[in-house]
Amino acid sequence: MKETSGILETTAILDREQRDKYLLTGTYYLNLFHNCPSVYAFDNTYPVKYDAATIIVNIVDVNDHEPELTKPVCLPLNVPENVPITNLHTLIANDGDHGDNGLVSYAIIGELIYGKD
Ligand SMILES: [Ca+2]
Ligand SMILES: [Ca+2]
Repeated sequence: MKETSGILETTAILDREQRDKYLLTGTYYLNLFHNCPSVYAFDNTYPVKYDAATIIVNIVDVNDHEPELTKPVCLPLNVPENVPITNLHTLIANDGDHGDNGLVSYAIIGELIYGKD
């Protein structure tokens, strides 16, 4: 926190996937007398006059991760012929984001290629 302007800045890039909330803690000697407040505005008088507040920083998610398919991504599926309609395989993808940014959908894009060898 800038001492003369009150501007609150980060010293590192905030990553919601690493940590989604910060509670700013105040200086030790001031918090000895006050349980919760973490930031203070005070004048330069003696005795000092001040006000205090608690700041909780919630890190809001942005869509900065893409879905990742579990390995192997491309694999042959060996399926016996004449089996009834069945589940051939289940793709699983994970997305590190939160909420709608982390929802994953699946689709076949393109066309099936029929082969005979
Ligand atoms: Ca995402
Ligand atoms: Ca994110």
